[in-house]
Amino acid sequence: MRPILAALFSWLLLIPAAHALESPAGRVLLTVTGDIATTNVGDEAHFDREMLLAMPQHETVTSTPWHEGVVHFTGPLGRGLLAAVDAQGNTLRITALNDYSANVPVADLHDHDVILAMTLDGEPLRVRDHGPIFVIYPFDDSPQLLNEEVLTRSVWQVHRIDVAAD
Ligand SMILES: Nc1nc2c(c(=O)[nH]1)N[C@H]1C(S)=C(S)[C@@H](COP(=O)(O)O)O[C@H]1N2
Ligand SMILES: [Mo]
Repeated sequence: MRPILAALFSWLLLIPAAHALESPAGRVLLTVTGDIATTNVGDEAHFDREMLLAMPQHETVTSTPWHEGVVHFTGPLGRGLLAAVDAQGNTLRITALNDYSANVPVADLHDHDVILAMTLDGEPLRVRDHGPIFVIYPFDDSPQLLNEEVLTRSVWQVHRIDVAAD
């Protein structure tokens, strides 16, 4: 095939893949709503543990106000999750199991490697250790993040993210 045709053909193949989101087989840990173009249940995107672990995992090694010493987290990057659902908005309203919620600017996820942490020191985060999902900023890489505003955005026991225009 001529290179231009080959390029066009692979581009056509990639389009549906970029918009596909499988259905969760296990318990839904995270529901993403709002301004998203990729969904799997009505106008929402539901994720079970396996789906979140199938996304590229990022490792964050840092101290935090909630742990002793330096700890090791893994989970998908926040901006990776937004790409997976084709999010368009500028603000995330992140809600926890206890109904705590915080607004997180999407810009934070582009400016910093913020992760949806699912493991702590190699073990799955349990609800009693702030799991199943904990928004973790890289505090040690960027010590200026250790301020009250960013701490309020460090939502633990996350179960819902609503993407809004602002
Ligand atoms: N799920 C959940 N996440 C939360 C909170 C909460 O109450 N529930 N409190 C927030 C606030 S206001 C701050 S300052 C930080 C630190 O809370 P702490 O001082 O109670 O540990 O966690 C944030 N994340
Ligand atoms: Mo706070």
